[in-house]
Amino acid sequence: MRIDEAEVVIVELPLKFRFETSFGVQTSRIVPLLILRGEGLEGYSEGVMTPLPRYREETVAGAMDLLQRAFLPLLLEREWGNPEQLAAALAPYRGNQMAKAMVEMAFWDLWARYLEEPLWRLLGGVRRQIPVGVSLGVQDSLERTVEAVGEQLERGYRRVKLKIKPGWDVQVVSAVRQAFPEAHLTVDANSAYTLAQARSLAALDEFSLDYIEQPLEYDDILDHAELQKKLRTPICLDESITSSRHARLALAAGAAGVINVKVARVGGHLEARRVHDVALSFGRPVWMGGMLETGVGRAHNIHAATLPGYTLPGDTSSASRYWEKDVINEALEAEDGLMPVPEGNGTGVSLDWDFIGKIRIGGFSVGG
Ligand code: OSB
Ligand code: MG
Repeated sequence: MRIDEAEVVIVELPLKFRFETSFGVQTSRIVPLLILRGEGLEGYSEGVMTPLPRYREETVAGAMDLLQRAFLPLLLEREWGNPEQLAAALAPYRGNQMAKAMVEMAFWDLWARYLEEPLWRLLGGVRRQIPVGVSLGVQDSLERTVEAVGEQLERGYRRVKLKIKPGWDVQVVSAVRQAFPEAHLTVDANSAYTLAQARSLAALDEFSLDYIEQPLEYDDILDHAELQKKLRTPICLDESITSSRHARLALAAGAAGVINVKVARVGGHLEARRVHDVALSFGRPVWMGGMLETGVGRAHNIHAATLPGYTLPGDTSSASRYWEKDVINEALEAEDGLMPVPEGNGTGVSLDWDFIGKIRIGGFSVGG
């Protein structure tokens, strides 16, 4: 397959809620959309990197520079026989998984449309709908948190994840657990603790959480393994896992019992599948994380989560939770805590170009 043109459109989209985590507050997203054109078809992806490096190191500006100067010219310079060939050509560039994922994921979408297959089938998926929960940002008060959890459980979401940080942990988890004794609850610290604070984290053991997500440093493995020895609750790693190699390291070291897979964080669908395979080989479950994606990235994540190891509810909740209006024409709505996989070839979604034109703040093209 030959790609004739790559277009990047950067849009800004306001979130319907204020999303507060231990690393900051988000009220909108700056989203680079990648559109690949070839063989009379289009393939789409979105970048999940942020303007400032508060989650992992990657930034929008850095990724755009790499795409424009290296990754997109490389993509246009030759024909590709499959996604593996493209991934191999990107591999010599170190790190920058989210920037690589933009290219790899859009290629997969175009490739699947070219083969007239749904993406989930090419990836080896086994499910037509995926179990989902929600990730709730830090709320203004305990009362408001309990109320918000109740609303999400009422909607049928199968698990609620609460963002925690030192000073906002035991009290909030205790209040929510008391109100919902049977609910699947988890917490996500986004690296807000150190090993020295292990006692505060061990205090969460009594609330029967499914797991504690990324309590320690964003790139750490060893301290998480030390911490896991002091906790009964399994640790789930998010930020620390940027490749299948790190997944293997973490699981072999006993640093995690569960892995949050984000396709974009690990460089794309092929590496996400390898992380999934590594976890399965250790007998560990995975679940699909999220980066507040628009319908474009959300659809990719849903397809990827059809693999057999995604047995825990993901963060891939309904697009209408996040956006008044999405950048795609299709609705991605969960019902009774199950998100249906979009129908059609590739990811099965199409862009709303009129709307994208209205929220566009920048972009560039290569080729064409
Ligand atoms: O840590 O999982 C995280 C959002 C942005 C960055 C990091 C995280 C999150 C979420 C929200 O928890 C997941 C979602 O609803 O997309
Ligand atoms: Mg997380």
